[in-house]
Amino acid sequence: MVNHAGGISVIAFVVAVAVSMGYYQFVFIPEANAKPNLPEEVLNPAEPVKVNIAEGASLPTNGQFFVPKEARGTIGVSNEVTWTNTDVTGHTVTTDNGYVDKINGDFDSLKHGGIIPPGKTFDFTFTEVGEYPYHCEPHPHMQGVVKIVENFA
Ligand SMILES: [Cu+2]
Repeated sequence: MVNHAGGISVIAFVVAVAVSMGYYQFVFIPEANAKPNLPEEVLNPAEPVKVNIAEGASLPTNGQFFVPKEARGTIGVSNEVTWTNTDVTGHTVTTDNGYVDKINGDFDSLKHGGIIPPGKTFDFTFTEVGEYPYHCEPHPHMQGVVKIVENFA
């Protein structure tokens, strides 16, 4: 009588390796790289916060740059900010710390169309609670922060 135990265990081992490699490649990696599944009110909040880029903001003596300097939004309600450039020169809204939102990418107008021309707007939706300091790249004296807070409603 021939003993098949060795051959069967080799086949079982090969099958187990193939299954776990397939799981890793086709189930684990796609799930790990997937964007978070967020509620619609976080992706498209109803009441965006408005920030004006003040006239004369390119001058350090102007006193007003991003108005308000500290913009507050609530996640799921107003976690989107719209900057309107009311100045006669172009400006940027650029993260101080390289923040990248999981859905909307780099918090930097330069990565979404470039410098904001006079009269134009820039929108960014923050999909998680946090503090997001930023500045204007050509005019580093222009500084602001967005604070997105929890919704306790
Ligand atoms: Cu500027």
